[in-house]
Amino acid sequence: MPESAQPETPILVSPAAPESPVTFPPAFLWGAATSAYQIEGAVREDGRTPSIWDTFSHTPGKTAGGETGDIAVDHYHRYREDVAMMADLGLTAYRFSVSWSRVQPTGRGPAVQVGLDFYRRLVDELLQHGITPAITLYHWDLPQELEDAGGWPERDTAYRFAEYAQIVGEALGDRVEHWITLNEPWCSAFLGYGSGVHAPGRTDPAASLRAAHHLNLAHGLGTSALRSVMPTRNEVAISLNSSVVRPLSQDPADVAAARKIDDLANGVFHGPILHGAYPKSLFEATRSVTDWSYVQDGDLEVIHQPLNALGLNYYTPTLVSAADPKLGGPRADGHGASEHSPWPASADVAFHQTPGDRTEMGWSVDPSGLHELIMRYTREAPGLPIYITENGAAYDDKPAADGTVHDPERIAYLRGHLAAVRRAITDGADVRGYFLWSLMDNFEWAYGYEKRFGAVYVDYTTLERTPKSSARWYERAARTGVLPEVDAR
Ligand code: IFM
Repeated sequence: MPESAQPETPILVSPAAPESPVTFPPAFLWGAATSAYQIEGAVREDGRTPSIWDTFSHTPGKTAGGETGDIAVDHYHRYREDVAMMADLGLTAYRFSVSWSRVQPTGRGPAVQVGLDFYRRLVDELLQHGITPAITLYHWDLPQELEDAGGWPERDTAYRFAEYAQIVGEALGDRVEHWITLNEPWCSAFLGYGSGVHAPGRTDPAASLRAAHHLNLAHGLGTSALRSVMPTRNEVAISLNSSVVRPLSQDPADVAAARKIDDLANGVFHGPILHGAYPKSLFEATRSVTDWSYVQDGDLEVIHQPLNALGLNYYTPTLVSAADPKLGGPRADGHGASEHSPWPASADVAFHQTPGDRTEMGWSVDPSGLHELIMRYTREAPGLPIYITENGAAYDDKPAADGTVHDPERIAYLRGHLAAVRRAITDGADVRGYFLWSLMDNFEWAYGYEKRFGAVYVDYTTLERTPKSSARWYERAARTGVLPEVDAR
């Protein structure tokens, strides 16, 4: 059993209102984010093989309306027009993910050059438009062959990831400076192997914790692999959907429930990655599920690599109490009020709807959580630059008769959260950029196409793209470095 430690979990108060005007530093990156399976389509082209999301989405009953990423928004064929659109919207950065099974179809062995060429062309197109690329290596789409060999609960998958990271690093490290190993490993481990609402759809609590450790190991091995082939100026980071976990009351039982969920949501990743140890309390909370014997000597040193930056993905806070069956059971949808419940270790915790306006996902709008999260990690990992690698909202956007799409709720959401980022910078946080989720409407995993997160509207019949008013609002922010008022279009 490895040495263990308990990362600090400070309780923060909500910050005061921002000063007006809200101005950002000149070098701040104004980005948007996407991921391969959610936008690319072309799933059978140029040697790509199925990932776990192809298999899962083609399994009846797994996604809303049986929808799949087969076509998605056809970015694979329309990337040039999409990059031109990003430039028109004034974006200075773009975060996208590489499809592992497009580059290394069996998840092992030599790369498929035509797959790598797609990403080379995309990167070159971005650079020609003055847009800084940021690559995520793994955004949930494990090659199916690796899942058939055991998936993330198997240790070997971490070594396969390192090999893949080296291939992509070698191919693109000369032109891409910003690298992210994994996106939201919490979702890969606990939604994929615990609750089963994400691919590969397994419901095995012990496997989800094994998967979490092997994702951590993959991050460490992948970081070393990238550094072995890339120029030293390049930055390596990880994007975590760290949770702001709040107790329903100051009752000690509720506070204990919040600390437990904090371990299961945050400590399981931040412990080894930032502090070199899993929290002791996490071992205690999961004792009935696993003995963690798969954590081998030396793993924590591999995982605890010095990072160049930390990516935070934030949508909404989480509110918990000690379980009270009368208050209803937990759900598990990946973010927010109900996400942390896919295994028995949290059966004694109840999840509650957080107050405030809600998005189409049912997630409450609470920018104070983003400020709280940034300040927590500023304290927990001093000196580590932070990027907000995802933040955004789904709304029921509909084109007006003249074809325009007006989305004032999203503008308010973005303004509130960007103002929270600015407050954190004022309070001493080193936040270097913000990536809105998402550039355009896309395949929202188990929800299919029914939730629209895009700043750009996509007509799923014609695949025509139409910037929503939020995209134009964001453009003004990006071009001036100052947040426009909510009613400015
Ligand atoms: O669409 C997802 C994304 O793939 C990962 N983070 C959350 C987003 C909204 O659910």
